[in-house]
Amino acid sequence: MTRLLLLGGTTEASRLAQHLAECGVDAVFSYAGRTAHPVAQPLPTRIGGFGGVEGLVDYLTFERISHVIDATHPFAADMSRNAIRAGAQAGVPVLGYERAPWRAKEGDHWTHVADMDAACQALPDRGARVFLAIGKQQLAGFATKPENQYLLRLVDAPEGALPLPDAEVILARGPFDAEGDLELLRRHRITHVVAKNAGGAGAEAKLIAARRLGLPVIMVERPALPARDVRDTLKGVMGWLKMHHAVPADTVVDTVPRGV
Ligand code: 3Y8
Ligand code: NAP
Repeated sequence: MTRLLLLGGTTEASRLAQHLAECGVDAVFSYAGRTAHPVAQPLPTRIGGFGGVEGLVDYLTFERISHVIDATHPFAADMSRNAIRAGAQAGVPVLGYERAPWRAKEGDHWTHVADMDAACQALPDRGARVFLAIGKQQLAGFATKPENQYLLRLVDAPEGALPLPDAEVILARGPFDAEGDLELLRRHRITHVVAKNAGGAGAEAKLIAARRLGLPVIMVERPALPARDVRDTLKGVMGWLKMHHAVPADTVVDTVPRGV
Protein backbone atom coordinates (compact mmCIF):
# COMPACT_ATOMS: atom_id res chain seq x y z
CA MET A 1 0.00 0.00 0.00
CA THR A 2 1.62 3.27 -1.13
CA ARG A 3 1.69 6.25 1.23
CA LEU A 4 4.38 8.86 0.49
CA LEU A 5 5.90 11.43 2.84
CA LEU A 6 7.03 14.47 0.80
CA LEU A 7 9.47 16.64 2.76
CA GLY A 8 8.90 20.01 1.12
CA GLY A 9 9.79 23.68 1.27
CA THR A 10 11.15 24.16 -2.26
CA THR A 11 9.80 25.02 -5.70
CA GLU A 12 10.49 21.46 -6.85
CA ALA A 13 8.59 20.01 -3.87
CA SER A 14 5.57 22.17 -4.73
CA ARG A 15 5.65 21.03 -8.36
CA LEU A 16 5.94 17.38 -7.34
CA ALA A 17 3.04 17.81 -4.89
CA GLN A 18 0.91 19.16 -7.73
CA HIS A 19 1.77 16.17 -9.93
CA LEU A 20 1.18 13.58 -7.20
CA ALA A 21 -2.21 15.16 -6.43
CA GLU A 22 -3.15 15.05 -10.14
CA CYS A 23 -2.12 11.38 -10.29
CA GLY A 24 -4.17 10.61 -7.18
CA VAL A 25 -1.16 9.28 -5.24
CA ASP A 26 -1.66 8.98 -1.46
CA ALA A 27 0.91 11.43 -0.08
CA VAL A 28 1.46 13.76 2.88
CA PHE A 29 3.31 17.08 2.41
CA SER A 30 5.56 18.24 5.26
CA TYR A 31 6.77 21.75 6.16
CA ALA A 32 9.13 22.56 9.02
CA GLY A 33 7.00 25.51 10.08
CA ARG A 34 9.77 28.02 9.38
CA THR A 35 7.49 30.62 7.87
CA ALA A 36 4.29 32.09 9.22
CA HIS A 37 2.13 31.37 6.17
CA PRO A 38 3.64 28.70 3.91
CA VAL A 39 2.19 28.25 0.45
CA ALA A 40 -0.83 25.92 0.56
CA GLN A 41 -0.27 22.53 -1.06
CA PRO A 42 -2.76 20.27 -2.94
CA LEU A 43 -1.94 17.39 -0.56
CA PRO A 44 -2.76 16.77 3.12
CA THR A 45 -0.10 18.85 4.91
CA ARG A 46 1.64 18.56 8.28
CA ILE A 47 3.70 21.45 9.72
CA GLY A 48 6.52 21.20 12.29
CA GLY A 49 9.51 19.03 13.18
CA PHE A 50 9.19 15.30 13.79
CA GLY A 51 11.38 15.28 16.92
CA GLY A 52 14.70 14.14 15.47
CA VAL A 53 15.44 10.75 13.96
CA GLU A 54 13.46 8.83 16.59
CA GLY A 55 10.43 11.06 16.12
CA LEU A 56 10.61 10.53 12.37
CA VAL A 57 10.92 6.74 12.80
CA ASP A 58 7.78 6.83 14.95
CA TYR A 59 5.99 8.97 12.36
CA LEU A 60 6.94 6.63 9.49
CA THR A 61 5.73 3.64 11.50
CA PHE A 62 2.46 5.00 12.88
CA GLU A 63 1.49 6.73 9.63
CA ARG A 64 2.43 3.60 7.63
CA ILE A 65 4.63 5.63 5.26
CA SER A 66 5.86 3.40 2.42
CA HIS A 67 8.34 5.83 0.79
CA VAL A 68 9.95 9.19 1.62
CA ILE A 69 10.77 11.82 -1.00
CA ASP A 70 13.16 14.37 0.52
CA ALA A 71 12.57 17.47 -1.62
CA THR A 72 13.91 19.88 0.98
CA HIS A 73 16.40 22.62 0.19
CA PRO A 74 20.07 21.56 -0.25
CA PHE A 75 20.90 23.56 2.91
CA ALA A 76 18.28 21.70 4.96
CA ALA A 77 21.04 19.22 5.79
CA ASP A 78 19.78 18.16 9.23
CA MET A 79 16.41 17.16 7.80
CA SER A 80 18.06 15.22 4.99
CA ARG A 81 20.47 13.46 7.34
CA ASN A 82 17.61 12.56 9.69
CA ALA A 83 15.52 11.23 6.80
CA ILE A 84 18.36 8.96 5.65
CA ARG A 85 18.86 7.56 9.16
CA ALA A 86 15.16 7.21 9.97
CA GLY A 87 14.45 5.53 6.65
CA ALA A 88 17.22 2.99 7.28
CA GLN A 89 15.91 2.28 10.82
CA ALA A 90 12.28 1.96 9.71
CA GLY A 91 13.08 0.06 6.50
CA VAL A 92 11.44 2.79 4.39
CA PRO A 93 13.10 3.74 1.08
CA VAL A 94 14.18 7.42 0.92
CA LEU A 95 14.86 9.38 -2.27
CA GLY A 96 16.62 12.77 -2.38
CA TYR A 97 14.94 15.06 -4.94
CA GLU A 98 17.90 17.38 -5.27
CA ARG A 99 18.40 20.10 -7.87
CA ALA A 100 21.85 20.40 -9.39
CA PRO A 101 24.10 23.13 -7.97
CA TRP A 102 24.51 26.34 -9.97
CA ARG A 103 27.72 26.62 -11.98
CA ALA A 104 29.40 29.90 -12.89
CA LYS A 105 28.80 31.00 -16.49
CA GLU A 106 30.57 33.39 -18.89
CA GLY A 107 30.63 36.82 -17.28
CA ASP A 108 30.21 35.60 -13.68
CA HIS A 109 32.59 36.79 -10.97
CA TRP A 110 32.11 34.14 -8.28
CA THR A 111 34.17 33.39 -5.20
CA HIS A 112 33.34 29.90 -3.89
CA VAL A 113 33.45 29.51 -0.09
CA ALA A 114 32.74 26.52 2.14
CA ASP A 115 30.45 28.18 4.71
CA MET A 116 29.01 31.47 5.97
CA ASP A 117 32.05 32.37 8.09
CA ALA A 118 34.22 32.10 4.98
CA ALA A 119 31.65 34.16 3.08
CA CYS A 120 32.00 36.94 5.66
CA GLN A 121 35.79 36.74 5.47
CA ALA A 122 35.58 37.14 1.69
CA LEU A 123 33.79 40.51 2.05
CA PRO A 124 35.63 43.85 2.30
CA ASP A 125 36.13 45.05 5.88
CA ARG A 126 34.15 48.24 5.24
CA GLY A 127 32.31 50.29 2.66
CA ALA A 128 30.62 47.43 0.80
CA ARG A 129 26.85 47.36 0.08
CA VAL A 130 26.06 43.67 0.44
CA PHE A 131 22.88 41.84 -0.71
CA LEU A 132 22.73 39.01 1.86
CA ALA A 133 20.26 36.71 0.05
CA ILE A 134 20.61 33.94 2.62
CA GLY A 135 17.48 34.38 4.72
CA LYS A 136 17.75 35.05 8.43
CA GLN A 137 19.07 31.92 10.15
CA GLN A 138 22.76 32.64 9.48
CA LEU A 139 23.12 36.41 9.81
CA ALA A 140 25.00 36.63 13.13
CA GLY A 141 28.45 35.91 11.65
CA PHE A 142 28.30 39.03 9.48
CA ALA A 143 28.30 41.20 12.61
CA THR A 144 32.10 40.82 12.56
CA LYS A 145 32.07 43.27 9.62
CA PRO A 146 29.70 45.98 10.91
CA GLU A 147 31.14 48.72 8.67
CA ASN A 148 29.47 47.27 5.59
CA GLN A 149 25.85 48.00 4.69
CA TYR A 150 23.59 44.92 4.35
CA LEU A 151 20.38 44.39 2.41
CA LEU A 152 18.39 41.37 3.66
CA ARG A 153 15.52 39.62 1.88
CA LEU A 154 13.38 37.67 4.33
CA VAL A 155 10.14 35.75 4.10
CA ASP A 156 8.74 37.06 7.41
CA ALA A 157 9.58 40.23 9.35
CA PRO A 158 12.31 39.47 11.89
CA GLU A 159 11.21 39.26 15.53
CA GLY A 160 13.42 41.60 17.55
CA ALA A 161 16.64 43.34 16.58
CA LEU A 162 18.86 42.05 13.80
CA PRO A 163 22.49 41.17 14.65
CA LEU A 164 23.72 43.71 12.07
CA PRO A 165 23.98 47.47 12.88
CA ASP A 166 23.46 48.71 9.34
CA ALA A 167 20.87 46.47 7.69
CA GLU A 168 17.81 47.11 5.59
CA VAL A 169 15.10 44.42 5.29
CA ILE A 170 12.81 43.68 2.37
CA LEU A 171 10.10 41.04 2.73
CA ALA A 172 9.53 38.66 -0.18
CA ARG A 173 8.81 34.96 -0.61
CA GLY A 174 9.99 34.15 -4.11
CA PRO A 175 10.38 32.54 -6.58
CA PHE A 176 12.06 35.67 -7.95
CA ASP A 177 12.63 37.02 -11.49
CA ALA A 178 15.78 38.50 -13.02
CA GLU A 179 14.21 41.85 -13.97
CA GLY A 180 12.97 42.36 -10.42
CA ASP A 181 16.34 41.45 -8.92
CA LEU A 182 18.19 43.68 -11.44
CA GLU A 183 16.05 46.60 -10.31
CA LEU A 184 16.65 45.66 -6.67
CA LEU A 185 20.46 45.53 -7.02
CA ARG A 186 20.50 48.85 -8.93
CA ARG A 187 18.14 50.64 -6.54
CA HIS A 188 20.21 49.63 -3.54
CA ARG A 189 23.56 50.26 -5.29
CA ILE A 190 24.68 46.76 -4.31
CA THR A 191 28.42 46.04 -4.65
CA HIS A 192 28.47 42.37 -3.49
CA VAL A 193 25.98 39.46 -3.43
CA VAL A 194 26.19 36.56 -0.94
CA ALA A 195 24.18 33.46 -1.96
CA LYS A 196 23.79 29.83 -0.98
CA ASN A 197 24.31 27.40 -3.82
CA ALA A 198 20.65 26.39 -3.68
CA GLY A 199 20.35 25.46 -7.35
CA GLY A 200 16.96 25.47 -8.99
CA ALA A 201 15.12 28.31 -10.67
CA GLY A 202 13.47 29.87 -7.64
CA ALA A 203 16.50 31.78 -6.40
CA GLU A 204 18.66 32.10 -9.53
CA ALA A 205 17.35 35.57 -10.42
CA LYS A 206 19.90 37.40 -8.26
CA LEU A 207 22.75 35.59 -10.00
CA ILE A 208 21.48 36.57 -13.44
CA ALA A 209 21.12 40.17 -12.24
CA ALA A 210 24.62 40.16 -10.70
CA ARG A 211 26.09 38.83 -13.98
CA ARG A 212 24.40 41.60 -15.98
CA LEU A 213 25.81 44.22 -13.58
CA GLY A 214 29.24 42.59 -13.37
CA LEU A 215 28.93 42.27 -9.59
CA PRO A 216 31.01 39.83 -7.51
CA VAL A 217 29.05 36.91 -6.00
CA ILE A 218 30.23 35.06 -2.91
CA MET A 219 28.79 31.57 -3.39
CA VAL A 220 28.41 29.36 -0.31
CA GLU A 221 28.66 25.71 -1.25
CA ARG A 222 26.04 23.29 0.04
CA PRO A 223 26.76 20.97 2.99
CA ALA A 224 27.79 17.39 2.16
CA LEU A 225 25.19 14.65 2.72
CA PRO A 226 25.66 10.90 3.26
CA ALA A 227 25.26 8.69 0.18
CA ARG A 228 21.63 8.23 -0.87
CA ASP A 229 19.42 7.65 -3.92
CA VAL A 230 19.10 11.02 -5.72
CA ARG A 231 17.13 12.29 -8.73
CA ASP A 232 17.23 15.87 -10.00
CA THR A 233 14.08 15.94 -12.17
CA LEU A 234 10.40 15.28 -11.53
CA LYS A 235 10.51 12.62 -14.26
CA GLY A 236 13.37 10.93 -12.42
CA VAL A 237 11.42 10.94 -9.15
CA MET A 238 8.36 9.39 -10.83
CA GLY A 239 10.64 6.78 -12.44
CA TRP A 240 12.06 5.91 -8.99
CA LEU A 241 8.52 5.56 -7.59
CA LYS A 242 7.63 3.23 -10.48
CA MET A 243 10.81 1.21 -9.94
CA HIS A 244 9.73 0.80 -6.31
CA HIS A 245 6.18 -0.17 -7.41
CA ALA A 246 4.91 2.83 -5.43
CA VAL A 247 2.84 4.06 -8.38
CA PRO A 248 1.15 2.08 -11.19
CA ALA A 249 3.31 1.41 -14.25
CA ASP A 250 1.04 3.60 -16.43
CA THR A 251 1.34 6.68 -14.17
CA VAL A 252 2.22 9.86 -16.09
CA VAL A 253 5.90 10.60 -15.37
CA ASP A 254 6.35 13.95 -17.03
CA THR A 255 4.53 17.24 -16.88
CA VAL A 256 4.75 20.59 -18.56
CA PRO A 257 6.13 22.92 -15.82
CA ARG A 258 3.34 24.97 -14.30
CA GLY A 259 4.92 28.39 -14.40
CA VAL A 260 7.95 27.38 -12.32
C1 3Y8 B 1 9.38 27.40 4.87
C2 3Y8 B 1 7.80 27.80 2.15
C3 3Y8 B 1 7.66 27.22 -3.41
C4 3Y8 B 1 8.95 27.26 -2.61
C5 3Y8 B 1 9.71 28.57 -2.81
C6 3Y8 B 1 13.48 27.50 -3.88
C7 3Y8 B 1 12.73 28.80 -4.08
C8 3Y8 B 1 11.54 30.73 -3.15
C9 3Y8 B 1 14.68 31.05 -2.86
C10 3Y8 B 1 16.78 35.12 -2.13
C11 3Y8 B 1 16.94 33.74 -1.54
C12 3Y8 B 1 16.42 31.51 1.10
C13 3Y8 B 1 15.11 31.25 1.88
C14 3Y8 B 1 14.67 31.01 -0.38
C15 3Y8 B 1 14.15 30.53 -1.56
C16 3Y8 B 1 12.13 29.36 -2.79
C17 3Y8 B 1 11.10 28.44 -2.16
C18 3Y8 B 1 13.11 29.49 -1.61
C19 3Y8 B 1 15.91 31.80 -0.32
C20 3Y8 B 1 10.01 29.13 1.52
C21 3Y8 B 1 9.15 28.35 2.48
C22 3Y8 B 1 9.85 28.15 3.65
C23 3Y8 B 1 11.12 28.75 3.50
C24 3Y8 B 1 12.18 28.76 4.56
C25 3Y8 B 1 13.22 29.79 4.28
C26 3Y8 B 1 14.41 29.85 5.27
C27 3Y8 B 1 15.45 30.66 4.44
C28 3Y8 B 1 15.17 30.20 3.01
C29 3Y8 B 1 14.46 32.52 2.36
C30 3Y8 B 1 6.73 28.89 2.22
C31 3Y8 B 1 9.42 30.46 1.11
C32 3Y8 B 1 17.21 32.64 1.71
C33 3Y8 B 1 17.31 30.24 1.03
O1 3Y8 B 1 12.49 33.34 7.89
C34 3Y8 B 1 13.07 32.23 7.92
O2 3Y8 B 1 13.44 31.64 8.95
C35 3Y8 B 1 13.36 31.62 6.57
C36 3Y8 B 1 14.07 30.49 6.57
C37 3Y8 B 1 14.89 28.47 5.62
C38 3Y8 B 1 16.91 30.38 4.78
C39 3Y8 B 1 17.34 30.90 6.10
O3 3Y8 B 1 18.30 30.29 6.57
O4 3Y8 B 1 16.74 31.89 6.59
N1 3Y8 B 1 13.88 29.52 3.04
N2 3Y8 B 1 11.25 29.32 2.28
C40 3Y8 B 1 9.57 25.93 4.63
C41 3Y8 B 1 9.14 25.08 5.81
O5 3Y8 B 1 8.62 25.64 6.81
O6 3Y8 B 1 9.32 23.85 5.70
O7 3Y8 B 1 6.80 29.72 3.15
O8 3Y8 B 1 5.84 28.85 1.37
C42 3Y8 B 1 10.28 28.25 0.32
C43 3Y8 B 1 11.18 28.77 -0.71
N3 3Y8 B 1 12.24 29.49 -0.46
O9 3Y8 B 1 6.76 26.48 -2.96
O10 3Y8 B 1 7.58 27.86 -4.46
O11 3Y8 B 1 12.85 26.45 -4.10
O12 3Y8 B 1 14.68 27.57 -3.51
N4 3Y8 B 1 14.23 30.70 0.85
C44 3Y8 B 1 18.34 30.25 -0.08
O13 3Y8 B 1 18.10 29.58 -1.09
O14 3Y8 B 1 19.35 30.97 0.07
C45 3Y8 B 1 15.74 33.29 -0.70
O15 3Y8 B 1 16.21 35.99 -1.44
O16 3Y8 B 1 17.21 35.30 -3.28
P1 NAP C 1 17.21 21.91 8.73
O1 NAP C 1 18.11 22.88 9.42
O2 NAP C 1 17.79 20.87 7.85
O3 NAP C 1 16.27 21.13 9.76
C1 NAP C 1 16.17 21.52 11.12
C2 NAP C 1 14.97 20.78 11.70
O4 NAP C 1 13.78 21.35 11.14
C3 NAP C 1 14.90 19.31 11.29
O5 NAP C 1 15.73 18.51 12.08
C4 NAP C 1 13.42 19.02 11.47
O6 NAP C 1 13.08 18.98 12.85
C5 NAP C 1 12.80 20.30 10.92
N1 NAP C 1 12.48 20.24 9.50
C6 NAP C 1 13.22 20.71 8.47
N2 NAP C 1 12.55 20.57 7.30
C7 NAP C 1 11.37 19.96 7.61
C8 NAP C 1 10.23 19.55 6.85
N3 NAP C 1 10.16 19.76 5.51
N4 NAP C 1 9.18 18.94 7.51
C9 NAP C 1 9.24 18.76 8.85
N5 NAP C 1 10.28 19.16 9.65
C10 NAP C 1 11.32 19.75 9.01
O7 NAP C 1 16.08 22.71 7.91
P2 NAP C 1 16.08 24.27 7.43
O8 NAP C 1 17.31 24.54 6.65
O9 NAP C 1 15.74 25.08 8.62
O10 NAP C 1 14.86 24.24 6.43
C11 NAP C 1 13.55 24.23 6.95
C12 NAP C 1 12.57 24.21 5.79
O11 NAP C 1 12.80 25.34 4.95
C13 NAP C 1 12.67 22.99 4.91
O12 NAP C 1 11.37 22.62 4.48
C14 NAP C 1 13.47 23.47 3.72
O13 NAP C 1 13.14 22.74 2.54
C15 NAP C 1 12.99 24.90 3.61
N6 NAP C 1 13.99 25.76 2.98
C16 NAP C 1 15.21 25.88 3.57
C17 NAP C 1 16.15 26.71 2.96
C18 NAP C 1 17.51 26.92 3.57
O14 NAP C 1 18.24 27.79 3.09
N7 NAP C 1 17.87 26.16 4.58
C19 NAP C 1 15.83 27.37 1.75
C20 NAP C 1 14.55 27.20 1.19
C21 NAP C 1 13.64 26.39 1.82
P3 NAP C 1 13.02 17.60 13.71
O15 NAP C 1 14.44 17.23 13.95
O16 NAP C 1 12.27 17.96 14.94
O17 NAP C 1 12.31 16.59 12.85
